Amino acid sequence: MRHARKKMAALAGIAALAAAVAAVPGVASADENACPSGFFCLWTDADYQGSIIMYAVGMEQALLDPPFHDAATSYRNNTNADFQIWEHAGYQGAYATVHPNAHGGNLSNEQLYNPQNGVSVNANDVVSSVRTW
Ligand SMILES: [Ca+2]
Repeated sequence: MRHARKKMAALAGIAALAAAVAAVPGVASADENACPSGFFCLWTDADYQGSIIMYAVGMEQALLDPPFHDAATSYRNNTNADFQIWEHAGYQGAYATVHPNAHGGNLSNEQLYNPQNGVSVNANDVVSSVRTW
């Protein structure tokens, strides 16, 4: 366990330097506990399943890579910071702020909001960029 945690921290450090993220494509996650303390996580499927991508506080990604681009369906913020999920690349379009300790098993039940045109969009399978706020 101790070794695994060290490895995770090392991976996170490398990812932060590269302005990328720790992604584990193709690995099925059993539940929201797959998102470790200190990370904001997105899953491609409902109920914290499918592929998972993890962001440490301070990490951002202006354009999500496949299989995460336009695919996020569940999320967990296991950090003490706010994260924003955005409809378009480069933090554009509609967005939602995910507060510390918030989680949701199905983004189909949630909305992103664009304050510039007052339009809300369904949050499922549209997230294209992520940043810490
Ligand atoms: Ca999805």
